[in-house]
Amino acid sequence: MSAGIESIVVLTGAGISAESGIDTFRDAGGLWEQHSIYDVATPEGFARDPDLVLRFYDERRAGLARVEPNAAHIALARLEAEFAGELLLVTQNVDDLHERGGSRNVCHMHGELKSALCTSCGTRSRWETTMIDRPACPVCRAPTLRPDVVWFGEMPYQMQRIEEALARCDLFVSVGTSGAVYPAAGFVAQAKAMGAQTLELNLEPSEGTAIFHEARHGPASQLVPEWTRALLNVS
Ligand code: BJW
Repeated sequence: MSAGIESIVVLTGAGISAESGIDTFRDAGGLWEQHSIYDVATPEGFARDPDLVLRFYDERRAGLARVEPNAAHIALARLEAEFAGELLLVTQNVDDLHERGGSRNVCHMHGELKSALCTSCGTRSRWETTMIDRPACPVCRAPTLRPDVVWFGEMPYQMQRIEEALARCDLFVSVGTSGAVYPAAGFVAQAKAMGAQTLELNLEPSEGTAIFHEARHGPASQLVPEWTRALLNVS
């Protein structure tokens, strides 16, 4: 699957960070077994009980200090550095493991744990600490920060950039995502309709597995380095 490939879109999901120790959402014991989606991942849940939501994200942000990128993140960073064509790495993940694995150009379509969104002035600011204590927005000083993540019913970030890349890519690769959440779950069909080859790398068949031209099942830390080494033709 490497001959004539000039443009690649890689989509990653929670499964790529699972072996680093970050819980996925829908696997057994995942985040949605521990918390209700409606309570912690919707604007309505935030309006109802902001303390619950701020604490949930404060804990996950603090947890980033206890995890490290794994071989899959590192392999994608190497691909970015060595692939001669165009690569867009789109992640649904709000962690920073792609960046810490060495990727420079990461499109966080569902936002980032280390970013704050001010609901008063709309500014997005780098944020490393807590929000439960209602810190002031660095720009307008209002105590109205929320996690800069995309909840159900909200528009994901950078959709135009992603859709343009999907339309011109020769290869679309999905890594570690259940294919349960749109619009990301629809990317494979979009890319395929425009003529791209499509490859799934996931622990188990995703909800959309039948749409892919090829699906390989196993841990991302094994499948991703195998795929990138073959594409780059290196050992
Ligand atoms: C491994 C592994 C290992 C484990 N190795 N693999 C069309 C139809 C129906 C509904 C909709 C629709 N379009 C939109 C909707 C509504 C909604 C939606 O999708 N609902 C569904 C539930 C049906 N979507 C939205 O509301 C989105 N917004 C929107 O659509 O705006 C309008 C719009 C209009 C037009 C164009 C564009 C947009 C927003 C969705 C926001 C999702 N937010 C969350 C929370 C983010 C913040 C946070 O982290 O808390 O994003 S929900 C959660 O799910 C999170 C994830 O990014 C996302 C996807 O989860 P992911 O990554 O796939 O994780 P899992 O756990 O589901 O799967 C892990 C996989 O890894 C599994 O398959 C494992 O097997 C595998 N795995 N270990 C490899 N070691």
